[in-house]
Amino acid sequence: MKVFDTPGFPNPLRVRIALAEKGLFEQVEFIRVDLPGAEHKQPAFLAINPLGTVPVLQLDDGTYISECTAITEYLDNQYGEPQLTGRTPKEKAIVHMMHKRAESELADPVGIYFHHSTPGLGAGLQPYKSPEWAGRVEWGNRQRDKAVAGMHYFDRVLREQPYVAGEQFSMADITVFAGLLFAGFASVAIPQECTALLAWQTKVAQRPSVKRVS
Ligand code: GTS
Repeated sequence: MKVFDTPGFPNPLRVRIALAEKGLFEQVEFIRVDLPGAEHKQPAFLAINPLGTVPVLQLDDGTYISECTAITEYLDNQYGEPQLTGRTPKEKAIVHMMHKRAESELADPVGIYFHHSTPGLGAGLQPYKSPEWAGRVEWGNRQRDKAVAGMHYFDRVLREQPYVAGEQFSMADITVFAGLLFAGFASVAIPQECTALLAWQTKVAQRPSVKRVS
């Protein structure tokens, strides 16, 4: 297997943690993509992922799989324990639900804020970020506020249970963790009153998988 990604970036981190959780990290060849240089927007990369995002998994038969959710589900289905996407139909549904919320209420809004309301990854990428649209900064700022509301939501969740989707660590935890990392990049602080979220972040940072890939 190969993974096209950029080390240290939030979405690549999601797949790297999943690989490490499943003991697969050492079996993967990582191909570095130059994000600030906009390599992912050039024809050669768009041929493997038309959406121009990393990470992308390439299977040994040549198949390309993008989207962290799809990649994590593939790894879970193909390689078994530990399961990151749930075991029973009910667990799978709850992990899926919470994972969707982790993306829509935290990780994605932070990404929009970072790329559209701040200099983001620099001048090389700005031509791909709707520079002609005057409203993009205000729109991005609203996404930042949405992400902070998402932090409060996950704080409430984590006051009731040890992990985002319940009793077990799952891909929903990975995505919230990566979303908070992204928030740190973008200087969006976790509110100090979100004590359960902050404690959970410290706990997840201690996992061997997270330490392995950080
Ligand atoms: N939904 C995608 C997934 O789950 O893989 C999101 C992937 C994504 O947005 N990746 C970012 C990217 O390639 C990398 S990261 O900086 O967010 O980690 N962005 C390219 C761009 O130009 O926005």
